[in-house]
Amino acid sequence: MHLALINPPFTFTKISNAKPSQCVGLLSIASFARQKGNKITVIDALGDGIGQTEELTNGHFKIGLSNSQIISRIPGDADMVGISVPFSHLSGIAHGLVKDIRDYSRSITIVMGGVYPSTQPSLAAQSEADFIVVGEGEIAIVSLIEYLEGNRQGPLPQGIVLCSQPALAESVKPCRVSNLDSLPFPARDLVPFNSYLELSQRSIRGAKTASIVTSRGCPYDCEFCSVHPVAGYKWRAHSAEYVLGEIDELLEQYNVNHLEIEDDNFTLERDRAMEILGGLIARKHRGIDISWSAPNGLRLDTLDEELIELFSRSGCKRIFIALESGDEEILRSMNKKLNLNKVLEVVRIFDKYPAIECNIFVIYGYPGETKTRFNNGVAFYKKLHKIAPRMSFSFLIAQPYPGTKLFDRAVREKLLPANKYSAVEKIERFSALQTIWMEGPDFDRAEVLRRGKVLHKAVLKRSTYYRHRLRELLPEEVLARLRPVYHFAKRLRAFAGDNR
Ligand code: B12
Ligand code: SF4
Repeated sequence: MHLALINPPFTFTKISNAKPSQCVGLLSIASFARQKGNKITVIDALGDGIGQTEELTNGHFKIGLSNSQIISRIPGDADMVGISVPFSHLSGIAHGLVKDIRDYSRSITIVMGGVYPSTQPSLAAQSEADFIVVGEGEIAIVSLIEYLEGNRQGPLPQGIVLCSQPALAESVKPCRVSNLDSLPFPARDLVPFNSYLELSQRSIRGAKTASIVTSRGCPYDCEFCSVHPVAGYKWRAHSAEYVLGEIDELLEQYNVNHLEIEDDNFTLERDRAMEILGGLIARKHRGIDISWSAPNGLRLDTLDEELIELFSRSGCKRIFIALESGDEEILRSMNKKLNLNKVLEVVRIFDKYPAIECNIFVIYGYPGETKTRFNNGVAFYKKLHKIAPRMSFSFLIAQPYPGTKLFDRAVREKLLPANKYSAVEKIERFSALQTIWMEGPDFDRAEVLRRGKVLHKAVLKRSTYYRHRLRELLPEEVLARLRPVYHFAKRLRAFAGDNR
């Protein structure tokens, strides 16, 4: 079959934030389906249309190719179109795209996969697609192709929802890849990958960055977490050998010098993580310039001094560690299963390794966060700040993503209406600037905003606090002019520091 895979246009709160995504999941499907003998075309509507902007009614911006441009790139001999929907808030864009492709061709098979259809399959099945894929797409789509070609008998393959039977959508068992090493490396050759390298969304300035996924899934069950509809509770990993092979490909073919590890739980299996890091150190000894970061958050209780020392030697530049709350009760209600004494221990260790920029994720505005619990948290963050003053904090307002236990709880406790995500038009974008507000007995919106200020004032360096405030207050045009001046001043300071 000829399969056209589409990375859709994305939305951004500011035009200046618009950057391509490396769509590792979509490229992994492309690679596996190609290995099985199918012809593949990837249409990266975001990457190829990065300069194309449409202001939406909510003040956000849709960035990417228009639907007619996407359709014009679907090859005439394509049998199937696969649309990736990596975030729930892109559901409206995806349903619209499916409709336009359906109007263009009644005969082409349209399949939708990704986080949104895996989390809300019955809603996704109301689109004009033919099939929805729930869970991971590699085996599911190849099995579907075989089924449609008549090479496979019996019921629909695992993970596939027939959109004409939406009632069955919620009961479909997700498809997952049990042996990750059986997958070929993502087909980065099918997109202009070189042009994405210096445009990482998490920006280590000047680095040539590639995203890699070395394991999938997580056995923990944090109440707010939304990784399970796609990747599940069973943690599966590529072997260290496979990961280092993929890294070598990135070094040799794309001159990458920075890796963003996007795993849900990279360090769950300590020995494997150490083997990967050991491989990076060996490459550094051979003179290869390589560093890495973990922007997606690491579980604190998987870390210890030996591992952190290895982080430092293997070129770790930036790490996010997932504390979530400094209050024991809130942590318990999140089902985070984290001990605060362990947190103190790990933070003390990180303070010894200044080359690693360490950030702590903290969630606030969480259901059940009484004033006392909030204040307990603040006291704990101050303590951490005292132990490790260089460490920074990312304070995030609790977000009840669709399909999470937190969402179910918010509905049960009447903090949100049950129909909050029942139609695509209702699904708003989750971001620091566009919050889904849960208001209840412990706080309303104004109180959450006040708590945010308290947190920032309590532990951020004063300069960082005022930078954040300025970013909120100044219009984008002014910020765009100030940004180069700011970075020039920063470089000048670093240069002066180097020559002191
Ligand atoms: C890397 C990443 C990003 C990257 C880009 C990811 C991308 N896909 O392009 C960046 C940094 C840009 C990003 C940004 C954001 N992200 Co993000 N991100 C991730 C992360 C950590 C890993 C994604 C990944 O590579 N997974 C590994 C691959 C193998 O899985 P996959 O991409 O899901 O693909 C598989 C399946 O989904 C399926 N599939 C995918 N496409 C298709 C297509 C077809 C046809 C088929 C059949 C199957 C299929 O098969 C694939 C292979 O198995 C996930 C966490 C997670 N575990 O998913 C969060 C996640 C997807 N992000 C999330 C969110 C909320 C955001 C932000 C809103 C964060 C913010 N506050 O700003 C922004 C939105 C950006 C925007 N402009 O709209 C949420 C989404 C929740 C939801 N229900 O919408 C997640 C789940 C994390 C979370 N917080 O829970 N993100
Ligand atoms: S938040 Fe992290 S530790 Fe918790 S379930 Fe999700 S991936 Fe696992």
